[in-house]
Amino acid sequence: MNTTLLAQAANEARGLAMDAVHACNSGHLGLPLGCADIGAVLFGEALRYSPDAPKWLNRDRFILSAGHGSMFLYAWLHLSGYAVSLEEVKHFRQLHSITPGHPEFQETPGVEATTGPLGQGVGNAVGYAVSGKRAAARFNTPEHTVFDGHVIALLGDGCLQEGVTKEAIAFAGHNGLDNLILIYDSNDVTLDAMACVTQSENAEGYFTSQNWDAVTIDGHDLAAIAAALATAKANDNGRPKAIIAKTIIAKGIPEVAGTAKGHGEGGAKFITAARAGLGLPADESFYVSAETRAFFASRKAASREWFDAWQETYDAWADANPALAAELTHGLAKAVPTDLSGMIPAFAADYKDATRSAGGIILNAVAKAMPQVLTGSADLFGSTKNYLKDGGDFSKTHPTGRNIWFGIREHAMGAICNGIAYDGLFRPSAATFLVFADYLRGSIRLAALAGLPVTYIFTHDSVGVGEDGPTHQPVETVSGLRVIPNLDVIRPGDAEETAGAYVAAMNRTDGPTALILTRQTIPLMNDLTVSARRDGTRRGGYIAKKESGALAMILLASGSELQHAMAAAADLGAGVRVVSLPCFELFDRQSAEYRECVLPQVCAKRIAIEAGVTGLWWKYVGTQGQVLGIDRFGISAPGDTVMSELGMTKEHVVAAAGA
Ligand SMILES: Cc1ncc(C[n+]2csc(CCOP(=O)(O)OP(=O)(O)O)c2C)c(N)n1
Repeated sequence: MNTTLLAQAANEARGLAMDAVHACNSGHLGLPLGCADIGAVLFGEALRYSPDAPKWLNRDRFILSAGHGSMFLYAWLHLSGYAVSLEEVKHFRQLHSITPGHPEFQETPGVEATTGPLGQGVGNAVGYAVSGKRAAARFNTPEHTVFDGHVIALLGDGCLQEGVTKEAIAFAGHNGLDNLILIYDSNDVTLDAMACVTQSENAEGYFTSQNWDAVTIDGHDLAAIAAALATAKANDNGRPKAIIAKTIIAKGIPEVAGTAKGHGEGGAKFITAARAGLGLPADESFYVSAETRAFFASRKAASREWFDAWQETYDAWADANPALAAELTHGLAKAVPTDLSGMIPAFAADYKDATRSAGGIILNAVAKAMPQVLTGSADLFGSTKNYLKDGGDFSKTHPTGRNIWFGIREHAMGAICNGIAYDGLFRPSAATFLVFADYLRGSIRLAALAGLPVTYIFTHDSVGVGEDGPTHQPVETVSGLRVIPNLDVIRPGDAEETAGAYVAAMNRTDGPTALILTRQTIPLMNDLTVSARRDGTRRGGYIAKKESGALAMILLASGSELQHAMAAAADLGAGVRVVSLPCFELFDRQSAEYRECVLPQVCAKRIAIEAGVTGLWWKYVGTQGQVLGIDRFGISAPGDTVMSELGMTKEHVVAAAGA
């Protein structure tokens, strides 16, 4: 390793960060400067990557969990020869640049995850490591190694303080993810203050207690960084690795280095002297020396050779193992069988159970048709019913397992599923009670923002939960999810609608889907054909009961309240239509003609019923309509009693129709 050159490259990366932050007068200098030496060793020596093939399957994945230090990543991606030009670096944080304020997946080649909300990136890295372990176990053969990359994340005190990180670290240690390396930028500074104001953790002791290997090094000593990374990579001992790197935040700007003032853009006003101190020319901003350019050009040429050698292995493997290769290719393409619905058997007419139970039967059928489907639960498989009977359990000794036991770690479950989805080989799904969806909301929001096809299986969807009482009875949660852009929220009204909901979720490749399922038994809507219910659900809304006379009134419902709308319509007579509206987002994406056909403008008399807060329904019922919902917390009592006490009955609909 050429330490002289890498030290120079580190200072030039510091210069790029200083100039970029100075140019836009915003952003964070502390991490890009404090971790420049770590960056030099990672991108100049330790990481296996190929800038020409940023999605190379066997690359090491690098995740900047401390996303506020985004200029760290952009500087090193630029220097390494990714398609991140110096112009883009100069346009840091500007409109339409590929160098946004925080790293965004799909915006910038080499950015593996959207990070910024502290801690999420650690969970994503754990998800990548799960994916890597499973891929190696599933696809490698004694003759060919297609997958043996590492996942390396850089985090700060902020990430480490977050609960999601602690959950993810516990999961990784328990599951023996020895392909995972965390580099902890331990600079004793957070945003407001010195870190000692808010933390007194013994980091090495903490990691060790979680079944990790941990080592503390000087984060400015290039040889020590390289040695720690090499040891971590070489040691397949069933324990993830933590490298605690002691660094000086904002190193290079003496006025703020080592202090909380170094965290943000505060040091930018001192950069003229700082650039001189780092040996950067006074008359050229965004300076990169010819030596640094030449070094990374030769590394890029070498990376092409690594890639080509791997491609040969891959081709030989694919020739020898066509079935495995097809499975991998389908997974990567997010392929879905064209007739997935046909692969889910219809429910018998007398099937009577909760949609969570129907969902379990459906998911098992989907998983048979789609080997890339994985599922997991936050210690509630028994209740969420999403266990794959033939799937096996993912574990240290059985990484091909398709059921992931997340433990009671909902937030990490969300972040880990995002990591699996970022990697793109498998289709993750995650289950818990709906009322706990808020525990993973930060990760759901990022899945929606990053366009990740994660499926959430949220059961126990209303006050129908019953005896567990208001702590366990969601009322605002479905609407709370519906307001997240790019998240489809589907609340099916019977077992066949649930099948349609799963088919819709699997066919969605550019964003997440939340399936909202009942704890309690609800009837099948047998008056409708199986395909009417499944296809109607895939369109988000459809006519569940057509009026037999002139249209006089429309009843709208989702989920367990569909039965009440149907029963009320039977009582109310010929002019009443029932519209099942399991998914607002899917329905809103239908053509104007289809929506008008289902909900004709001409009929203003409309009543919606749903066991939750009413606010979002008004756009469908209009100002002359009514919404029967629950704008309060629930009650501790048997589910049927609570439902009827809070007006979720046919009688209430009939009475409202007469009003
Ligand atoms: C969940 C979340 N909370 C708060 C913030 C705002 N924030 C950004 S950086 C930061 C301090 C992070 O400290 P540290 O990780 O030590 O970063 P360093 O000061 O070393 O750059 C905070 C509070 C955030 N991005 N995400």
